[in-house]
Amino acid sequence: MLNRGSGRGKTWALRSDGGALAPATIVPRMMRLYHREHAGRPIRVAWMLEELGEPYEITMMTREEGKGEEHRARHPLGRVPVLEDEDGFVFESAAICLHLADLHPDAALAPAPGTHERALLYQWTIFAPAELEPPLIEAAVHAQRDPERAASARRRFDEAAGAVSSALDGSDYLVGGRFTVADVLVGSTLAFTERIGFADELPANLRDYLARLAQRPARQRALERTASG
Ligand SMILES: N[C@@H](CCC(=O)N[C@@H](CS)C(=O)NCC(=O)O)C(=O)O
Repeated sequence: MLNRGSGRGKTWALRSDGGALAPATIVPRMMRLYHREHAGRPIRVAWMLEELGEPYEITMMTREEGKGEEHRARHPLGRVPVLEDEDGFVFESAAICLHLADLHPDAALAPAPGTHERALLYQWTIFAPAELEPPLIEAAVHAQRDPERAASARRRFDEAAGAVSSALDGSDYLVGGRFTVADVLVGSTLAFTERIGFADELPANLRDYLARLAQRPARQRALERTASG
């Protein structure tokens, strides 16, 4: 028999065998990452989980499963990533990564709340999906069928990437001179340029930044675990 409770730090399962109550074992519930074949964003969450050493499982869905009713109960638009933790489901990759950093303050992947560095962490973590990603995707999607629209999106992406390049001037990482959640979000977004063939045209310090991030063992493990062929 398995009795469950819930709440961060409270999830537990008490096992008993054959009616006789065995010594109670606390079994923390493992986090679960919902991923979909060929999806590019779930790597961000896996990367954070690997950086933090947090054990997790992955549910890999097909495109159809991602749009099915079961997954829409986790994400109303049927998208990934979704993280399931002890308290329920969370979607939006930036929100999930910030939440994970908060659960592991000792890992120091986010500066203390209320500090200017924390504000900069929010700034760059949100800049990635708000300013970098939309023109990058627009430029890629319209490259063949609407080159004019693609070129205009590309100019907007270049300007946003230029802002990251300036912020990195003389620093290896975006916030406080050390690796944080902001690098996971900005780095994984800039890494889309490798998939769509823009990477060679990035400013030199962004190419170095991507190479530096690519060397992180946690990122390499995350790539292996989220690979969908
Ligand atoms: N802003 C969301 C975007 C999520 C998203 O669009 N994910 C893609 C996969 S990388 C997806 O699920 N697409 C399926 C769809 O749009 O129907 C996030 O960062 O989590």
